[in-house]
Amino acid sequence: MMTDASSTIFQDKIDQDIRIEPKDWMPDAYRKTLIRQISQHAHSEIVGMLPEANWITRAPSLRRKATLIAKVQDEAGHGLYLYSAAETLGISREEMIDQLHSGKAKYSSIFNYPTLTWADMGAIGWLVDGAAIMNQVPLCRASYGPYARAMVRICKEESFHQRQGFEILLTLSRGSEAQRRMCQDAIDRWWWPSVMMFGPNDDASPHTAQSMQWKIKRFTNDELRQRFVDICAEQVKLLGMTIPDDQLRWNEERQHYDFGPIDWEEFRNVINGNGPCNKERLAARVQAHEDGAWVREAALAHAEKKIQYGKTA
Ligand code: BYC
Repeated sequence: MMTDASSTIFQDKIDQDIRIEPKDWMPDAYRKTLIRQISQHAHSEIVGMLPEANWITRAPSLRRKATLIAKVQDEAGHGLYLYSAAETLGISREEMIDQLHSGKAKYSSIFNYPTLTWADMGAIGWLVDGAAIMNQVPLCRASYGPYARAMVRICKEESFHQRQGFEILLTLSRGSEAQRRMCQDAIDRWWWPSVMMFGPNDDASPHTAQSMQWKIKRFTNDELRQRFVDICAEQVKLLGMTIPDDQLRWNEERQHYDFGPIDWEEFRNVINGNGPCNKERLAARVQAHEDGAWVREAALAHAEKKIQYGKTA
C-alpha cells in the first residue's frame, strides 16, 4: 500500500542512485514500466535469434559457424536473464510469453527484416548489436537492481557480437568485387532500420521523460541515436564502404554528424505488425513453444515426482 513515507523513501533512493530491489516499495507505474520494457527486451533477444539462426547451416567456414552458434546461444541466455529479471516484478513467464505470442507485447522492430546474404551477419553484428550496445550500456546503471545487474553481462557479450560482425564485414570489404558489393548491399539494407531501433524522436516518445526521471533510461532516444550515427560514420571509413544517407555530414558547430530524415511511417508499420517478416517471426516462436510443450510437461512431472518421494536433486 502506498504511503507518503514509502513514496518519499523511493524517490530519495532514486535521487541518491541507490538501487531499487524487488522487495522494496515502488510506485505501480514504475513496476508497470519496468515489466513492459524488460519483457519487451527479453522478447527481442528471443525473436532476435531467428534471423541469424537462419544462417548457421550456411556459414562459410567452421570458425564462422562456431562463432555464430555461440552468438545465437548468447542471445537465448540474454532472453532468459531478462525474463528472470521481469519475474522479480511479479509477472509470470507464461504471462509474458502469452503477451508475445498474442501480439500484445512488442519486440524490437529490427528483427522483422529478412537476412538475405552472409554479409547480413556482419551488418547485424556491426550495426544492430552496435545500436544495442549504445542503448544497453547505460541500462547497466538503471535504477532497478535485477535489470541493471543482468545488463552487465549482456553488454560484455554484445560487445563481442559487435566486433565479430565488424570483422565479417572487414573480411568481405577486402575480398572480391562480388564480396564488396555484398558488403555494401547489407549496409544499405540494415542502416536505416538500425537507426530506427532507438525508438521515436524524443518529442514523440511517450515514455522517455518519466523513465529518465526514474533513472531507468539515462539518455534519450535521440541522444543515443546521435552517438550511434557519429561512431558509425567514422567506422564505415575503415571498411571503405558508405552509409546510405546523402545528408550525412560532419557539423562543426554541433560537433556531431547531421543525418537525413527517418522514415517513421516504415517504423510504425513494422511495430504495428506489418513489417516484412512479422508474421513469420511470430509463427516461428509459437511453433517452437508448441513443439516444446513435452519438455515443460516432463519437467513438471519430474518436479512433482521429486516432491512425492521427498528426494532432492
Ligand atoms: N521496436 O516512448 P518510447 C538486441 C515502442 S535486442 C519496437 O521511446 P521507451 C539484440 C516502445 O516499446 C534490442 N518498438 O518507449 C538481440 C513504446 O511502445 P509501448 C532491444 C519500439 O520504452 C539479439 C513506443 O514505441 N533492446 O539488441 O521509453 C540480437 C514508444 O517508444 C521500438 C531493448 O529492448 C523499437 N525499436 O523506449 C542482436 C532495450 N522503439 O511499449 C541484438 C531496452 C520504441 O508503449 N528497451 N518502441 O507499446 C529500451 O531501451 C526502450 O524500451 C526503448 C524504447 C529505447 C526501445
